[in-house]
Amino acid sequence: MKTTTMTRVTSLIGGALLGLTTLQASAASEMPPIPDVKGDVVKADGDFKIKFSIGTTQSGAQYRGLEYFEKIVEKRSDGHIQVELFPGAQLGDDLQAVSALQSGTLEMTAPSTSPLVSMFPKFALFDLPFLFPTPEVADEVLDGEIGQQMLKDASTNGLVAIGWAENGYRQLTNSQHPVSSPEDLDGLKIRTMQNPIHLDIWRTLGANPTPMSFAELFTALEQGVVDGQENPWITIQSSKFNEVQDYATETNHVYTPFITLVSERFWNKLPADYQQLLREAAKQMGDYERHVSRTMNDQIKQELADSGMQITELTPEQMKTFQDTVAPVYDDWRDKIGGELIDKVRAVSQ
Ligand code: KDG
Repeated sequence: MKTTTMTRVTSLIGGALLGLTTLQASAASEMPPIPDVKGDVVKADGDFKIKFSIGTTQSGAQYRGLEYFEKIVEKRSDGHIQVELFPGAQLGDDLQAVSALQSGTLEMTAPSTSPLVSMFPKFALFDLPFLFPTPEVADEVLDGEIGQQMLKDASTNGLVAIGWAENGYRQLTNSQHPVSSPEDLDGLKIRTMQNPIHLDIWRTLGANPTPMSFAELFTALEQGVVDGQENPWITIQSSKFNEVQDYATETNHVYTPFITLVSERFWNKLPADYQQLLREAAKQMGDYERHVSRTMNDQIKQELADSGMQITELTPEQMKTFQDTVAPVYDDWRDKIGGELIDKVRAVSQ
């Protein structure tokens, strides 16, 4: 992660004149192009329709990944599987989409793991602060034994988990003032995901956290119900949070993955060859989406600064203060998540 010798404030008032839609349009246009479809046509019986719902918007990396998934599945099934995409929580937020899969009224979704911790406690691993120092460590965990076992463990309760993608490294934003130390968080109302560790993190840092669905977040920020929130740069831009948040701090405090889920009722209707096709497409989608997310990360951070957001980059000393301040969160959660699992991830980054 890039660090600087002293706190550096980045903002160009001129950039504020750059319309937001132009901003999103330029970002979308510079995303790595959707790759060609690899793999032969799969011949199997039946015609199927997949409604695929996500909470992030059409201009984010996640939607770009879904467009690749749609292309692969429709081409390799020779049109016998049709995919329809529903971004922006049109069909409900993460938890509503998951329960729709369980009841069989929706075929696919890809939520963040954080809102699902009450259903799958091991997912809390991803909510531990500063546990994934680099995207490479995240890949090794997601694509390795730990991540693949988690997909197997999460294939229950009416769900089939078939792959990983990336929401990304989370950054703090707020509407009140620059934040470069935990003290600056005193009294700030920060929205968190519906997740007990995130509440613990921001409470431990001295803020006043409140859990809320992603689908309600923009309005809550706009109306001042909360002062701030935290999400990856690409989600901050694709959700227009910089329209209602003047300040950001590059904290990289948590790495959040997306998990690709299929309704078990739908899955059991599919011939085995089509099940395998969806697994392969989910893998290719996840790899491409992570590539898009990482390619766009720094560029979008700069675009947000150009649009007038005041971004604070922490010095190594300031970052260490945040890390030391939240360290007690590990004591609270080590046993619940499993010390062995946490040590395994730590070993990956050694
Ligand atoms: O469906 C969108 C959510 O999965 C994702 O954006 C969650 O990061 C998230 C948040 O802040 O709720």
